[in-house]
Amino acid sequence: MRREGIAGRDLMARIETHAAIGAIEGGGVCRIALTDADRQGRDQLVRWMRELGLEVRVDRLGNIFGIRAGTTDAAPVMTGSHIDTVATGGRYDGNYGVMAGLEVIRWLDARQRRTLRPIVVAAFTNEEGVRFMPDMMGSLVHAGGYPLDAALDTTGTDGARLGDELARIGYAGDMECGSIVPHAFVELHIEQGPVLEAEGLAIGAVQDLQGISWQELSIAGQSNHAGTTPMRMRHDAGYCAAAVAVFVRELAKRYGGSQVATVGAIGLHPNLINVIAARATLTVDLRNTDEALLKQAEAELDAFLRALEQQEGVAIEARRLARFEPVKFDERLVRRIEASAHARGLPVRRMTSGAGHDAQMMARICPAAMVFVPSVRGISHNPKEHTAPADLLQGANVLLDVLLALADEPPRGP
Ligand code: HGY
Ligand code: MN
Ligand code: MN
Repeated sequence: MRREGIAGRDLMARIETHAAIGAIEGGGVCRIALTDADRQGRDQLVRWMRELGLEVRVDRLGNIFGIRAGTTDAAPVMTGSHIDTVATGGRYDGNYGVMAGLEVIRWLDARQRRTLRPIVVAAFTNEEGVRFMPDMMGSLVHAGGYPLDAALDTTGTDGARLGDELARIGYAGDMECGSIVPHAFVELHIEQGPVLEAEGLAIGAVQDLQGISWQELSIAGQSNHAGTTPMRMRHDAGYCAAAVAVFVRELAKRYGGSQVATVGAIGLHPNLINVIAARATLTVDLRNTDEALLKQAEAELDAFLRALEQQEGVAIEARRLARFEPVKFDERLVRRIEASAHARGLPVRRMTSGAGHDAQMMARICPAAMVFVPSVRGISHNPKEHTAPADLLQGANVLLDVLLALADEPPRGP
């Protein structure tokens, strides 16, 4: 049975309209969590939710929920993602899943179709974690994995306190975090990697998600004259930062498999051409599908840092910013995603998510899974992020099928 699907024109119009908020050169979006651009993106989302007749609830961490009543008050089926972005973000990362959720609601309303269970479209606060860490913060607190007060007291990379920013943009809601425990959570998202495109596939049925380790390293050396200081007398924080970047890159190549490593942010002080850097601050992002290997990579990095301290006469401090173990998604949901793709004649494969997502946190409290659609040349976290409208629509229709099936599942008996 191939159900008549969502209107592609409506989906694209919604995505494009929302992408204009915080638009940056090259077709991308910059809506860093709890900035004014994020507020504007939230306001637009709430307006659309209200136009669709959804009950809008905002929790104490600013997570937004649009609720469509069911014919019963059984546990709802939830979909959604995030609408905050990285500074050089694309227009689909996160936003696509939220906008597709709204189009599912529109599809139901256009047919006066009621479902047994309520359906909730969620937009979680601060999924990207680039200003306030850890990432996936809103869904992590919702799932009870991080205390609300700790989240509210988080200091951002710009020195702002998260709770103050939340109040400033008017999204410090009154609903207790975690109030909604879904029957199931399904997140639609762009793959942000090269696999689906390379294999000519339309849908990814995401069965698991790799472990994530984020840390910030502070390296204290000694500033000195770049011209007069003999190499043997240097305590060069700049060199040490570069050595760490090379080390983690080599480690990832040595490990192979799913191991990845990134030094994404580096700051030197005083950052002047003729001064040996006194201090360096850098971030290290390590990921692996295998928890034991991820732990081993962390231990190897730690040993390298200790040796660098001895060798270069510097002091290195590590601060953990985020640490999430690999997550397995719900087999039954993954099969439903595959079944919908097959029924729609869409080539599909099971896969692992390299990126972190809100679904990994929701998997702590309910059955969860993800639907991926291809990313052109696998590019993401980049204004050039792109997915063809036809692919976006196909993903939204698979989401529609899966949500409808779940929303009519009767409450399980006692
Ligand atoms: O870091 C991640 O994987 C996600 O984009 N927050
Ligand atoms: Mn995302
Ligand atoms: Mn992202």
